[in-house]
Amino acid sequence: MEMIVENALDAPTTVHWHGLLVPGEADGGPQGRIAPGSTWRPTLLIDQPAATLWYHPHPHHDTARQIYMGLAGLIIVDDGNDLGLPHDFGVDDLPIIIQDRAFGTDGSLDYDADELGVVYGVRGDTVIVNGAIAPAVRVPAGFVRLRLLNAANAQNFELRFRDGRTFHIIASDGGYLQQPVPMSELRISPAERFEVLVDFSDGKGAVLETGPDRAMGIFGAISDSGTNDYVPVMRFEPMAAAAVVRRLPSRLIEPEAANPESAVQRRQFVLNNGVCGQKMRMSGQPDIPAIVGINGRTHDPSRIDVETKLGTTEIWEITSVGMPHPFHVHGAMFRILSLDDKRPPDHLAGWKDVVLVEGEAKLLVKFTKPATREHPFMYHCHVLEHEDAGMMGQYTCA
Ligand SMILES: [Cu+2]
Repeated sequence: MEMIVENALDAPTTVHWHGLLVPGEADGGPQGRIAPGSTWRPTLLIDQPAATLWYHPHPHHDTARQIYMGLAGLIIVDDGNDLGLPHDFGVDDLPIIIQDRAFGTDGSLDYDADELGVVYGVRGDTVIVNGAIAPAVRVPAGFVRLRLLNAANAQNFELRFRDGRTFHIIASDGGYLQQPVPMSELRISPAERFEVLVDFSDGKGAVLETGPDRAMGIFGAISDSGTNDYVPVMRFEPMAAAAVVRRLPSRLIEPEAANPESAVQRRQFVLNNGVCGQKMRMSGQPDIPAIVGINGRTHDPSRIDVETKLGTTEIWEITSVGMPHPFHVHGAMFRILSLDDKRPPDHLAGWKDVVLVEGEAKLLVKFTKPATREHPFMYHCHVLEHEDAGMMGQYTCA
């Protein structure tokens, strides 16, 4: 598939296909700079399971602002096997891109990456879905598939239905889960996707809402009021017309077993975000200046941090310092082996490309696409202000 990406901005940009497994030169990382007025024509060979992916710009130091201003969209990889699931796009298969924004008095987007914004990530007091504030959608009175994407700069959304109805999670970032996982509350972190089925056969309207970001503790309130209230995300209005899908499938597609024995390497990554001037203390090591970086080093585009071998798997142990960080790897999918030494919950047990690391996460990363020194793959925190400030590294795969 040939893509035509024309940069009509007055700033350099790139377009990264988040979750798409393509070689480094087609990945759209920061090294794939498109100058204002020029066009990039990558050819993308799609050879991965059905999944909900997305695309967004990735120019170093300007990713956060460009995404905030509106550059993000969904990609659906469809393999033609619908498994009996809702798949009528826009009818019972809906894209739900959730973001938070702050608006100026004239209604313009207010992006302010002040010092606090860099430390905690920029957050807004208004939730939007596909660019609209608290929209409503009419749905068939049956099972409806929601393709949820958190495209916020930093906010973890704590989703639930006001009437407590169930999310049946059928897929995560990299594709289907083994079977639907019922949940009444679902946290979705920046860059994460979940496909969920929701049953509207009772014909009753339902409100999807989000609560305070629990990863941020007392700073997690989403609205200006500073309370712990849930705020509406969007509303669903079932229609009397016959629904296409009335049954929840019991089995989906079982991912291959995650075998840590297959790993050829074990690596540690510490995600640091410090406030300027602070020192950071790690046990058994001398104090190092607190920086926004990984393993004590801020991102350097001329430095290759990790070299991997094509066709292998590695165990990556990620540790968050300062606050929970959503960690994303380009060009590869991974399985979560453990979160703080505990098995991941079922909805996080499938293929993923981003994980919220609250303490320590152990990942089994599978490298299936090549990347050169000129066009390496990135790994980074998906709090966009952290990424722009240097919480990012790059790896080759050959
Ligand atoms: Cu971060």
